Amino acid sequence: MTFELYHTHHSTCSQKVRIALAEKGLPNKDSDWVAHEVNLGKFEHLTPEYLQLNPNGVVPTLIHDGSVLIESSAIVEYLDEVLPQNDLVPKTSLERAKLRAWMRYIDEVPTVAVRVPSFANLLAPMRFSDYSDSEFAQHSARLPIRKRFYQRMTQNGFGKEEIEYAKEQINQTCERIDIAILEKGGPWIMGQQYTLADVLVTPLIDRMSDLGYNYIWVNRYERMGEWYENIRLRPSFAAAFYPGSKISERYPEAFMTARKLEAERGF
Ligand SMILES: N[C@@H](CCC(=O)N[C@@H](CS)C(=O)NCC(=O)O)C(=O)O
Repeated sequence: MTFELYHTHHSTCSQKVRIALAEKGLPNKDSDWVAHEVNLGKFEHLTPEYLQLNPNGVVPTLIHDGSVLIESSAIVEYLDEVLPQNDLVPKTSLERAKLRAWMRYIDEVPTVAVRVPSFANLLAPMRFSDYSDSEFAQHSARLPIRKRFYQRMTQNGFGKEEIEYAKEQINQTCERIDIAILEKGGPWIMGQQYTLADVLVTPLIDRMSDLGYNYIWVNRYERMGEWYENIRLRPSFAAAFYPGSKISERYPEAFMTARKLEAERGF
């Protein structure tokens, strides 16, 4: 079986798939799977060639033996089915339905929320601060599924209100993980079995931590904090988050600028 992944080192949705590949026995980029790096800063996800593969113009895209798959949640479910090692989906229908409810929630709430602080002081100023209003509007119009997201911000990112709402949503996610661990006895979201819920939410929590927002859960959601510690001990974490795959490492200058912008803007 050959797997090719079109991905971006620091993209949370790419990290979701890299974790799943590692959990399913394919940890090594370049040797276990073929890596095609898509440079989002150079808008390689919007080229006609890439849009042929992924009409949504986003990463990741997986190619398995010539078949193209998109959408990280669908991809990780597929990987779980086609690769035998380490089941990431529960055996009973009831538990599978509960897992899918987590997966929908993760797609709808924290995945969307995390984009706001990521773009607020960092990705937007890094990519667009020298764009005029009309250049920015033209860029937004090119995006197959993210026009509205870009229209909600400016070349310099989001305002305080949007950040506060995103933080509320991440807080809710952390609280729900904390409660799930209490109810199921942990150590993972669904109890004893490490599942796709853990896979899919990990990069979102890690991005928040990387951006300096871990105060949302530290000293508040202890069980969730322990869960994150345990997650980071799994070999799949080191495989998916290889050196240079976090925003702070990938773009150290933009990261420092973001800290300054935050201090000036007060968020
Ligand atoms: N629902 C999609 C979302 C993918 C997505 O939003 N990917 C981001 C990176 S995490 C992207 O490609 N963004 C394009 C951009 O930054 O313009 C999935 O889960 O695969």
